[in-house]
This record gives sequence, structure tokens and C-alpha cells, in this order.
Amino acid sequence: MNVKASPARLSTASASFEADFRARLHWSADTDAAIEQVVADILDDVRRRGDAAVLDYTRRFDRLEVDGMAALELRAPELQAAFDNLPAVQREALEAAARRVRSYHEAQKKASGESWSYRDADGTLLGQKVTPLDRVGIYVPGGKAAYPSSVLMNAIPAHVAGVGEIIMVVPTPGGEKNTLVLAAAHVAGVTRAFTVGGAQAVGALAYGTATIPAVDKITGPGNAYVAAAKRRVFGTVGIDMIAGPSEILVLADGTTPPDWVAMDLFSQAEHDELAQSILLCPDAAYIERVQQEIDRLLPTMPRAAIIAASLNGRGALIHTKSMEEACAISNRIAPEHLEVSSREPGRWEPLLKHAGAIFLGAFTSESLGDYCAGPNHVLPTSGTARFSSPLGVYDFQKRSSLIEVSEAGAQALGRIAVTLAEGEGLQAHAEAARLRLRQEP
Ligand code: HSO
Ligand code: ZN
Repeated sequence: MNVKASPARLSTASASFEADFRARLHWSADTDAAIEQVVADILDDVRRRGDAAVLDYTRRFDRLEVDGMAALELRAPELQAAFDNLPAVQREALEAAARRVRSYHEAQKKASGESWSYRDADGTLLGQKVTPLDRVGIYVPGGKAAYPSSVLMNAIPAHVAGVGEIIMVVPTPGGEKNTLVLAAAHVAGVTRAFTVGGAQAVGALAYGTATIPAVDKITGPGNAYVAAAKRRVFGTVGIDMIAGPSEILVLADGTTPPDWVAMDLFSQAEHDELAQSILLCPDAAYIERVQQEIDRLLPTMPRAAIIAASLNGRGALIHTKSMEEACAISNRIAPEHLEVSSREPGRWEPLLKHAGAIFLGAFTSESLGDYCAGPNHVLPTSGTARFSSPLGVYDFQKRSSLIEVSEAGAQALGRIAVTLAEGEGLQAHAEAARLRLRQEP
């Protein structure tokens, strides 16, 4: 295939750097009014007609001629059989990945997901009680972005959090089922699954139908219709995030073999024409060598056309004055994945604040994190790592405050509350506190 990938060449020493940076690196997905309208109508219809609407849309969009909802349910034995029929290497790989993802999320739960409390000297108890969500829905895309690894990354933290029921929805256009997706659902502890997708699946999970139970939160990636539907049902249910195209930023000091770096840039570019791959490096000769490796390796890639479109449209190789400056620019971009491809990753890591996941050292390819290192691969994109975090156990838990005031505590707190309540003109608040004050004889 005769494709060329020429990521933009930027230099922080150039007078036009700021303008180039903004033109090239700032991006946000537009919401499309036509899609919004279609999605609003579908959600409305699913809310009113339930299963009948879900069946109609599934027949229309996925060309599934089924006679009832029962035909759209994937039962546990079918998930189990999908797993059992896989070649042993695939079964073992799925299980090994699941084990590592589970251990990581168990550690996460231990570190930040447990209830806690303390007592004041007067015996008053204050704390926080952590409880899992009762029921969650996991959306798994069909078509070109059907990733079994994403089933693990969504379902395992939910399972570790203690969620009672995990319901997966996955479109199967033309009735074609992805065996690895079903097998991953089995490995990850999915409790029920339906072959429905699109806005109708999101609506069914949010509002519930006679067959599909209403959930408390919906997670998982999807196309523009699914994203619009998740935005709309937010408030009725929780959602995880609205994921944009994948991103990788490699911060290189010039010591990693340049073909490794070129391939890491490809690894996210191959997801999507709109994916973004960026290299930041203070060594101009090294950037040249990475470009040579891009030229050499691209024709060997089955997804060369997608990689080229992504690198030509949104990719960049940026020459910086120093590693310190490269770190500062990385913080401005706040990438989904950040590789510190350096002999001294520990020297640069303290300078890095905003990234979904930070991969330290030349051996830590981002792709290991996508599948099996352990941390979650559902990460904030489009600069949202400035204010949000990877999908985790905490997304499937919520917190309740606990307060138990002792009789002695009611005296001290009561006096403060009475004063503040009267200041707000709320007499019942003041009286409720005053009634519990000990009457001094
Ligand atoms: N890199 C993607 C996740 C993924 N990669 C799944 C391969 N399969 C998330 O940004
Ligand atoms: Zn990936």
C-alpha cells in the first residue's frame, strides 16, 4: 500500500509555535443537531413503549428478525460456551488479563474504597460508609470497535466493587456475535446480557423495560448516537464519561529504539482516523529517526490507511528545548496515555500532572496497559485528564456520610447550630437543636 504519514513538525523555538500548537492540538467533538434529534426521539419511544420499541429499532438498525425479547437475551450457558470453545491460548490470555485487572482493582478498593470513621473526644462518631451500586449497565460497541478487553475493563471493577447485577448490552448487526466479547463477559462476571445496541439500548437500561431491568449507572464506549444517548439519560442514571478518540503522547529523551516509539505512535493511531499521536523530544536528530521508522514501518501495517489518516490529520512530532519544557507541554495537552520513554523516567514523572495513565520507561508500551498490565484502559480523553480519572472501583461505589452525635456532643454542636440557624431565620432548625440541649438546673 502506498501510504505516507507525515505528522506535523513543530518546534517550540519557532515564532509560530503557539499558533501551530493551537491549530493542531486543540480539538473538541461537535455535537450534531441531527443526531441529537434522532436520539431524543428513540429515547422517548423506548420510555413509552418499552420492549416493543427496543424490538422495532433492533429489527430496523441491526436487521435482526426476532419474534420477541427472549431471542435478544444472551444466557449464561451461551457466554460460558463461547469461552469453552475458544482455543486454549485465548482462554488463558483472557484469564491472565482478567486476573491482573482484578488484582489491581482490588488494591484500588483497599486503598481508597473502604468505609471509615472516627470519634470526637465527647463520643460523637463521624464517618463515611461506602456501598456498591445495585445494578449497572455496560455498553459494548459492535462493529469495528468491539473490544473484548473493554468488557474486562468495565465489568471487573464493577464486580470488585460488589455491584449486585452487571448487565451487558452489545449490538449484533445481522445477528453476528463476537465470540471473544461473549467469552470476556463470562470471565468478567457479567450477570445478564442482551444483543441490543445504540440509543435504544441506552434508553432500555436507563428507563427499564418489561425485559431489561433499569440500572443505576451506564458505562462503556459507543458511537455518536450512544454518546448522545448517555448524555441525555445522565441524571436519571449515572454515566462514566463521554470518551473521545484514543490519544498517545510520547515524551522521549532519545534513548529508546526509534522503531519502538514509531510503533507506539501507530498503536493508538490505528484505533481511529481521529485518534491523536504526539511525540515530544528535545533531540532533533532522534525525531528524524522516528520519522524514518514511521516511513519504513507504515507499509507493513494492515491498518496503514487509518494510521496515516490519523497521523496526517492530528499527529505531531514536536521538538522542544528541554525535557522540562516537554513535560510542561504534556501537562497542557493532558493526554489520555502518556509514555515517558526515557532512561530516567523517575526524574520526569514528578513534573507530570495531567494524564489519564502514565507509562514509565522504554519497556512500558502503552499497549500492555490496554490489555493486561492491570490498570483500567478506560481513561479521560480530549484534555479531560485535567479534571477526571480512569474508570475505577470508585465509579461503581457511592458514599454516605455517617453521623452519630453523643449526648455530650449535642451540647457543643447544639449551641453552634442554634446560632447559625437563627442567623438563617430557620426557627425549626434552631429548636430541633435546642430541644436536645441539657436543661441546666
Ligand atoms: N487504547 C484503547 C483501549 C483498547 N486498545 C482496547 C485496544 N483495545 C483506549 O484508549
Ligand atoms: Zn488501544
